[in-house]
Amino acid sequence: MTSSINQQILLKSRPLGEPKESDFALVETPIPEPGEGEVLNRTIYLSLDPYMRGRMSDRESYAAPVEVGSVMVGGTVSQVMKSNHPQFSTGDFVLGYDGWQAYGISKGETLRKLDPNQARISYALGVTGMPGMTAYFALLDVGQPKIGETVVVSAASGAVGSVVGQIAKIKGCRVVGVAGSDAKCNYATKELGFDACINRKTQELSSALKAACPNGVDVYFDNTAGPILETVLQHINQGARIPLVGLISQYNAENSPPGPNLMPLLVKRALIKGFLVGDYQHRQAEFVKDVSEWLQEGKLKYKEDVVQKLENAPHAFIGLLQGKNFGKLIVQVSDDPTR
Ligand code: NAP
Ligand code: FER
Repeated sequence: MTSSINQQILLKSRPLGEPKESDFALVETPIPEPGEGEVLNRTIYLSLDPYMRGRMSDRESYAAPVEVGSVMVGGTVSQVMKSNHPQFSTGDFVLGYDGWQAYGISKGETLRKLDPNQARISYALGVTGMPGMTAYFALLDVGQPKIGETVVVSAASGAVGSVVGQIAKIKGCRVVGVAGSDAKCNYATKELGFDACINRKTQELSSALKAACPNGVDVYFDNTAGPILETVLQHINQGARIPLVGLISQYNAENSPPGPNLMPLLVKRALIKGFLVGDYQHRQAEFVKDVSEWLQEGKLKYKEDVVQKLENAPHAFIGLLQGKNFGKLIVQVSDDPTR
């Protein structure tokens, strides 16, 4: 499925509140030629991730915003079409950061070669990639779960949360998820082995947490902040650890939402610590080894929500912030010859 034109999705305007499809523009441009040391990739899969909402705004952040009129950024799994880099050949599968487009040029140094015999190539955008690595290090390094402790995780069926809960089970913890539907909760308990999962839309969170965590909460892996954090804080134990990993409940907020009461953090001498996955790049090999083994042994399950066609990326991304995705959201941009 090759063609001579590139399709790109540009950020047309900075969204106010929830992004709208009209904030994006699909354009066609010539496929570029790779320069010295560069590689031309055909995008097979594009990752859609919550952090992209931050890149659409020009608010002060840990990363620079995407310029209006530029291609939206994003992780990609691609096949090499042309290579001017000695470590890559035509036909190789690579993990890169080519963004929301059908073809991209990368510097060879920024690409990671993927072995389709080791795991599905798309997994490099999720369970063996940035979200999985976030789950692994934020849980193990910041959360420090001990056998018999209770771990609560929000956005429990998602790319990060699903891996957090399963690793916490591997480490001998009681695991309680919080998710946005019964289907997601059933998946967490029946398929992933969580001990319990609370539907944040239909259940009263505080009483449900009390019932699901009879010994209190030792680790709260926070993917959302906002009302879920506020409620979980009422149930934490002395010395609890709270990896503050994501604040998705406020990514679309126009004005700062009323903050949670942070007083229990002080009273319980709990640690709340910021986390950026980029700080762990030097430990990527350790993460990929463990997670690949757990996948192969069937100890780790992984669900993808695959949307077909690049043109559907804006719609799918908007849905991600509304909880419509079920599993790691990726866009299949072109044929995957390995499947
Ligand atoms: P995901 O869980 O696959 O998808 C996002 C999920 O967030 C939705 O499906 C929805 O799940 C939940 N959500 C959306 N709006 C919400 C709201 N208002 N309140 C509560 N939950 C809401 O996404 P992911 O890639 O795994 O990312 C999860 C979190 O980790 C995000 O906050 C992301 O920014 C963060 N993250 C941080 C780092 C880092 O280095 N700090 C790295 C990767 C990811 P439910 O409807 O089931 O609740
Ligand atoms: C996220 C994905 C990645 C996020 C932060 C990062 C707060 C950080 C990456 C880095 O290390 O620069 O969803 O949300």
